Amino acid sequence: MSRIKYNLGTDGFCFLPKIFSSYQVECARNAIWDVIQGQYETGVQPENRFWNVGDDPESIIKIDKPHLCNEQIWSLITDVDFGKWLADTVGAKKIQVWHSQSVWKPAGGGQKGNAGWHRDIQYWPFWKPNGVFTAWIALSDVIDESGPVQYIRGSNEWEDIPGMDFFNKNIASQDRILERTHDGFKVVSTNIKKGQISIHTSRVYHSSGPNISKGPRIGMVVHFCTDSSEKIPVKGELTSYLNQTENESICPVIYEN
Ligand SMILES: O=C(O)CCC(=O)C(=O)O
Repeated sequence: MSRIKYNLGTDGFCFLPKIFSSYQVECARNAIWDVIQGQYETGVQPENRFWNVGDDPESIIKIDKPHLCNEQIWSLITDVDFGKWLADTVGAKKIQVWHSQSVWKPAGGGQKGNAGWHRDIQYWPFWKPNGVFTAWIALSDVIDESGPVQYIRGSNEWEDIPGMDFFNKNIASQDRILERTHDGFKVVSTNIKKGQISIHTSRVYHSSGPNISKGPRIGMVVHFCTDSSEKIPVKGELTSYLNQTENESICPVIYEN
């Protein structure tokens, strides 16, 4: 029996077995907490913070490129086995991390912990959709009550749906739009153990709801490109954003065959 659950191609996502040890998970989790608190071991700031010390402690806490701030986070996302698993799963000869985020969802925040329905590619005008993926590393056990990432099975084949947005916490209103356009859509929750990973394509719709469990739900999100990824030239302030893929101290290549 395959150790991979769901089919990346047809479902738009899949779940891998436990790849990271409990020790790796523990170190990364503590490191992410330091970054959240504004403590940057390497002296380098994250690319962006969507939460700052003093903000509502029950809100979802998203920080971009925390791997620049702390060696433990860097080690987690550049782990050799992780790179090999990603390459095998997506069928690539090369895996490069081009972006990362930590997403810490505190317990008890209700809707403030929500991430609205979206597909990743809607935020990435500089990539063609094929060949770019996201790995979500669980740094806490994720159960229904934790507000898991939830995927709409097969939505990677859908046309774009206006009104979907990660930052819109009103999932119920988004659900109504989805019901109008795709009645009977099937949702699968990422109930995985710490150290496990889910991988999703750039076009699959996903969201996550409130954390009504007792502890925080912690995920390290790794956006990666492959030897088959294709860039799209863009105008405006994002013109040179992807130039950073030429700098492996920002965008590490974690597998090459
Ligand atoms: O962690 C979450 O709740 C959302 C994550 C997400 O949107 C992603 O991994 O692309």
